[in-house]
Amino acid sequence: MFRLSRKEEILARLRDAIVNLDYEGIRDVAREAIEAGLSPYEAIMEGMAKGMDIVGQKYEQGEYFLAELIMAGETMKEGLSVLEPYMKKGEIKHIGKVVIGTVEGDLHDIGKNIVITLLTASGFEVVDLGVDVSAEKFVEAVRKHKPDIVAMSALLTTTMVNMEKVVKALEEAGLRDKVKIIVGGAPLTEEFAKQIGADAYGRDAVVGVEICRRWVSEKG
Ligand code: B1M
Repeated sequence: MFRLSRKEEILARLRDAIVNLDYEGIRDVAREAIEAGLSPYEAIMEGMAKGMDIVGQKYEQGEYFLAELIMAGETMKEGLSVLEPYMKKGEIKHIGKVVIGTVEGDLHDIGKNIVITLLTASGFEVVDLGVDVSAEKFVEAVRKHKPDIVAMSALLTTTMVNMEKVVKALEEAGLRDKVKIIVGGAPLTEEFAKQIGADAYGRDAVVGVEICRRWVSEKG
């Protein structure tokens, strides 16, 4: 008979905790994941994030409604709060600075927050502008914080177009050549990123952070 390994079993339980909106139970499963030697990265990307995809499908199919989306988001945050402390390194010398935000009109922040966690764990200093961030606010933040990288997130087809406004506003402010721009979020594609004038598309948080690391190491 086919049996799941301990790791696969815990990943499946993390996924199911999100799908079943188990706000009360997810902390225990996340703790178990750490105790069993899973990396927080695996627990997030291979466990909870997979559950979020299923929640999205259920919403599309009319099985889940807005209340379930909200609850899934809260459950994900609860699980992340257990895993995040295991990702932070102690005193680290920053390897670069990133200004990040979810673009105007968009309130989704789970993916952005995972990216922030991984960036911080990789040694980046991160300025989080939050959600619903206008092009003007991005420009203001670039002027103020002088980052190496601007990262934008969008989850809605209606808001991803606002990413181009940020690229244009940075151009108009004469700041475009001072920063690299990376964009991410479920509805985006590599092609879209190119089309709006971004430097890269982060398919997921791990790929996104790898690209940022490469940029700062090339800069020297
Ligand atoms: Co919303 N929602 N939602 N939602 N929601 C989606 C996005 C949707 C696809 C669901 C569906 O229909 N299947 C759909 C969008 C459809 C479309 O645009 N075509 C949708 C909708 C319609 C809506 C509302 C309009 C619903 C309504 O009100 N009727 C509304 C809009 C509100 C607004 O923003 N103005 C809404 C609201 C919400 C909640 C608030 C309830 C909640 C968000 C809670 C929160 O974020 N705090 C929510 C949720 C939870 C979802 C789903 C289920 C999950 C999103 C998520 O967190 N995914 C989502 C369905 C889905 O995506 N499967 C859905 C997990 C996360 C880890 O993935 O954010 O893609 P993601 O991030 C990844 C990568 O994309 C990448 O790395 C991350 C980790 O690997 N990445 C980057 C992201 N940013 C990056 C930046 C980088 C690099 C990589 O730079 C370095």
